[in-house]
Amino acid sequence: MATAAATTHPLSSISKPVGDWVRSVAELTQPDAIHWCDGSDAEYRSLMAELQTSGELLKLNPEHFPNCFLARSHPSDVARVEHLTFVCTTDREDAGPNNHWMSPADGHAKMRDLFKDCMKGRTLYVVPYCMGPIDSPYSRCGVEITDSAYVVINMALMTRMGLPALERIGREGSFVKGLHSTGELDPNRRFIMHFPEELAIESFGSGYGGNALLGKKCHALRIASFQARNEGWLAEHMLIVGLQSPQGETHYIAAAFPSACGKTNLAMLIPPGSMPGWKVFTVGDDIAWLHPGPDGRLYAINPEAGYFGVVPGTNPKTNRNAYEMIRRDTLFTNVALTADNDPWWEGLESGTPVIDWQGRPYDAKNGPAAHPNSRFTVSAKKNPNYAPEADSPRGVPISAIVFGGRRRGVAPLVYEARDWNHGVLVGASVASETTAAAIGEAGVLRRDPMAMKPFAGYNFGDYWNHWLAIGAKLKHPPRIYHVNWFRRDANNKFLWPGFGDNLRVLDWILKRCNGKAEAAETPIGNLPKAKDLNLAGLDIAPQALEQLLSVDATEWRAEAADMNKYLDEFGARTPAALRAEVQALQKRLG
Ligand code: SAT
Ligand code: MN
Repeated sequence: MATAAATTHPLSSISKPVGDWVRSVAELTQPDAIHWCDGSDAEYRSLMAELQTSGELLKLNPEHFPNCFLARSHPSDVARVEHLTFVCTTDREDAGPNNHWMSPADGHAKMRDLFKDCMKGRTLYVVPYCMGPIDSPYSRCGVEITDSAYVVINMALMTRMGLPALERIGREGSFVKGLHSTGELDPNRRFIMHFPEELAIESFGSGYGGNALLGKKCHALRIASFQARNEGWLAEHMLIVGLQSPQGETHYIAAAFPSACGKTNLAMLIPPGSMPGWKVFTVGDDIAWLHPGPDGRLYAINPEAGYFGVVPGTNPKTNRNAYEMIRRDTLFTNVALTADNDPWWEGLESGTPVIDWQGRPYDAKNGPAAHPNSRFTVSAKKNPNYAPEADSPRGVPISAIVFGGRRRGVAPLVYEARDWNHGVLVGASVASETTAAAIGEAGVLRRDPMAMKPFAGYNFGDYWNHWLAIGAKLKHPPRIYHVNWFRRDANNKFLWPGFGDNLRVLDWILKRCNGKAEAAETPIGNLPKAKDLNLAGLDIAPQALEQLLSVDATEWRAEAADMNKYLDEFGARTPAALRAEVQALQKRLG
């Protein structure tokens, strides 16, 4: 191990468990230097300068995009790799059929071989971070060790990174240990391993997104969901948004959708011009940690401090806030470039690409100019609608939980669960057409319970049980809904305009929560009639609305049967109460 270990802050805040762990990792990986991150602006600037010198970051046009940069990942390293992501629990059943499993001993042995000497010639960065407001009892800390400066700057934008986190770890003792190396970016030597019983993550061979920024999916969902079950809370793949009605009442909604289904757009929604007086505040765009509060309600914090959002499709019409937000202080990954050195992506609707995401002269024959999973990383504070409550240690009370998927048929625009337990079935039944956020074929329908399929760190059977238990504990549980913005007509055209107009659906949901809106009871749950929705100023054909709000019993009988089959996969771990909910649904469907 290198003797010249650079230290950038007083050693007194390094607790023994952190120091010991870093030393043991350095012995294994043999870095040339060790850099303890303090999270200061000076450190950020110097890392950015280093990455520009090495060519890993390109400065974008400073007049049009001040302080914005472009990173290009290896062409084989552009998304999460679910087939190489493992949950290593002592008992295989604890990981469940929803995870790839390896024994902890095998997992560690495999990773030890990969990590051995892997940081020779590189710098080992120690990245202490806090998921959630630094002074919140609901927050949890971690330390990521990485040999990628790109990962460090992403973590600086995405988490509360630096000295205050290290100090909290010193006080608390326990922290999530995340070890990451980009390795040789060889897809055959790439693994993302989770050891929930040890609160540890080991990731090798990828520098991209959820594979490498270990605070995000690895810690805040897979490890945290496991931790949350033991401690009596929920770690969920949900945005958190505050909605202020024209009457001045604010409610918070948590909503779960599979990756790349428009969560960031919903979290940053812009009310349509025909709904004056509404205000929308973003608390979080991807992950929510939900805790039963002292008043019997469910409270949410966003463990993250920044956004790692999908770029393609962002334009002033689809998401003006995001479009404005990413014009400064933003790190782009895998977008294209114009002749002016501006970033470019499909769906931008202005400018022309000349260089594609791989740095080649743009040629339509090579596919899209920007990678479909190209991303922006930006501090949440840059969002013009950033909710100050995002920094509140007690979180925000949740009035409604919304589940959704990308489905061309079956699921109506919106329906309301009859009660919490039925809502757990609604969440467990989420299915969606796959997107570019993970490697694999896009457009295939797959079950994605609570949008947690790739992210639950333990057996889904146990997870649903835990959801049922949380509901039983809540005196005032949020109501639960399912939405589908993606329903299509016979000509494959979207029936619902989506984007800002989704507020019309949320408006009905909030009115339901306040006992101010009507609904029609159907076998699958409660649906609005067209007259119950605020449609002022919306140009939509009555037949389209009718289709959007229709429930086809034949289709739903098939859906329920398929759900039963899916629950079979979890055997004895499937809660009886969930089976009972499917049976009750089948009975209502006749
Ligand atoms: O790559 S990430 O997991 O961070 C993004 C996503 O899939 O939502
Ligand atoms: Mn996500």
